[in-house]
This record gives sequence, structure tokens and C-alpha cells, in this order.
Amino acid sequence: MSALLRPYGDATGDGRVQLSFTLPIASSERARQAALELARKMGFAEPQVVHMKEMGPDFSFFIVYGATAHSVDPAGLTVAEPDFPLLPSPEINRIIRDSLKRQLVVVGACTGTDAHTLGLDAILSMKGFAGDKGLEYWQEMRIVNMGAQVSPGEIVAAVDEHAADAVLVSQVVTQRDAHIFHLQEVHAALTEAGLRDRLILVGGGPRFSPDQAPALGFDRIFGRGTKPSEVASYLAWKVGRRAGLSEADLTRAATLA
Ligand code: B12
Repeated sequence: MSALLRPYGDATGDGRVQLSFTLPIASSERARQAALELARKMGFAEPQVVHMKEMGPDFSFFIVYGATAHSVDPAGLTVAEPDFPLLPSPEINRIIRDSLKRQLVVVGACTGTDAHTLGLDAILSMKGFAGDKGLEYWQEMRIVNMGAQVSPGEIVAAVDEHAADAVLVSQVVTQRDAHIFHLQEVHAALTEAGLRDRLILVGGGPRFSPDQAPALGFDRIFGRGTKPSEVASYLAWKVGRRAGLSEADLTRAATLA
């Protein structure tokens, strides 16, 4: 059934939304008017600046509240089907065991100048993220967490040393698409070392979306809010497929609670 949805602010369907942005102008009445004019140009009716804060001497941060005339019909959207099944924990261990007859070795690193390790740790470390345990929880996985500011050459060396099956690369901070460039560097280094084809190569970070994977030469990219169990499911599903486990087996595994 199709139903047009409009944002809810003060009353149902009033279209009111909140928008935040920064302008390169010192905080002042002129800056406030500039923010309001920008909001009007973006199509917001009755905009109000509900927050203006100086960001150093030359920049101002704004939160603007206003009404949009647009609506959306969720039923009319094309939504991508999940590209791998979410698997229960025991099935993740079972599939890895059946496929490899040994532990799956995962090397993880933040590359480039990026010092943001929390995202990678959320995925790898036992304590996990949002109530979900990290990859260290699965006994059929061995995790090598290399931490922050790891160069592509160091990742290649670690893949060699640990005979890794999967490489997980994190990029959180970015400017001028540096996060994309750094993933490309890792891909190039692994390819040059002749290791790319035998690895499951996974990237992640809040600026990425899964549809970027093919262009970057990665098998899968995970974005903002990823849960470790999604990554564990993906890795098990991928090794299962590579080992020739049947689609029926993998699908059955997904339905076992
Ligand atoms: C904590 C933090 C820091 C800490 C990092 C500590 C640490 N050990 O990680 C410190 C203080 C060091 C820091 C420094 C800086 N930071 Co900072 N930081 C943050 C902050 C507040 C939280 C990030 C975070 O940990 N989120 C929680 C984790 C769990 O979420 P996540 O990273 O998105 O990870 C999830 C997914 O993205 C995904 N994921 C991430 N990686 C991977 C990898 C794989 C393989 C997979 C599968 C999934 C995956 O899974 C995770 C779980 O869901 C953000 C703002 C914010 N609220 O996000 C700014 C932020 C990221 N920082 C920012 C900036 C600018 C900086 C600095 C440049 C500031 C400065 N001028 O010095 C420096 C950069 C230092 C450097 N060399 O990298 C900006 C980046 C803006 C941009 N253009 O990219 C942000 C967005 C703040 C802002 N709004 O300006 N920062």
C-alpha cells in the first residue's frame, strides 16, 4: 500500500526538519541572515536559526529548523536486497570449520594518517559494538589487530607473516576523498605483492557505502553503524562459497536461530 510520508516536527505531516551546516563567515547577524537565506534557497519555508556558534574566528556552525514541501513514498522505492545472509553465531563457526579445517585469519588496520581506531576496534575486539560481540568472540577466527596509521607495506608484510585469509581496512577521517585514496593504496600494494586474489578484502568507515566496493577493488565495504556480527556473517558466507559449500547449506544456516 502506498502512503506519502512527510516529516513530523510540531504536528503530524507539518514537514518540519532540522538541518546543520557550517559557513565560512564569522558569527554575526549577517551570518545568521546568510544561513536563513541559504535555507530558503534550499526550499525550506519559515526557516529559523535555532543555534549559531562560532567555530574559530572565521566560521559559524548553524542548526536551522524549517518546513519542507516534499514527501516520500517508501513503497515506491527500489531497495537493494541483502547480498549475504545474517548467520547465527554457531553457524559462523561451523561454516568456517567446514570450509577451511582451521581458523580464519583476519588482519585489520587503519591505514594512511588515520588515528581513529575505535571503528576498527568495534568490529574486531571482543567487547564489540552496540551489544554485539566483535570478531575475537568467534573461536574459529584469529584476529591480528594492527591498530592505527599502518602503511600498505606493513599490511602486506602482516598478510604474509600470518598467512591471512581476510584483510579489514578502516578509514574514518577524510578530506578531499583521502579515505578512498587510502583504500586504493592498500588494494594496489596487495595486488603488486600477488596476494589480492587469495584474500577477502573488506573496507569500512562512516564515509563509505557498500556500492563503492567494485570501483575500489574490494570484495565488500561496510558503512556507518555496521555491527560486528554482520562482518562475521559476511566472512563466513564468503569462505563458505569459496570452499564450494552449497547455496542451500548457507541459506539453511541463516534460518537456524
Ligand atoms: C573519537 C574521535 C577522535 C579520536 C579518535 C580516538 C580513537 N582511538 O579512535 C581522536 C581524538 C584521536 C580524534 C582525532 C582527530 N579527529 Co576525530 N573524531 C572522533 C569522533 C568524536 C568519534 C569517532 C568514533 O570513534 N566513532 C565511533 C565508531 C564506533 O564509529 P565509526 O568510526 O563510524 O565506526 C563504525 C563504522 O564506520 C564501521 N567501521 C569503521 N571502520 C571499519 C572498518 C571495517 C573493516 C568495517 C567492516 C567497518 C568499519 O564500523 C564501526 C562500528 O559500527 C568523530 C565524530 C563522530 N561523532 O563520529 C570525530 C571525527 C571522525 N574526527 C574528525 C577530525 C577532523 C579529527 C582530527 C583531524 C582533528 C584534528 N584537527 O586534530 C583528528 C585526526 C587525527 C588523525 N590523524 O586521524 C572529524 C572527521 C571529519 C572528516 N572530514 O572526515 C570527525 C567526524 C569530527 C567532526 N565532525 O569534525 N578523533
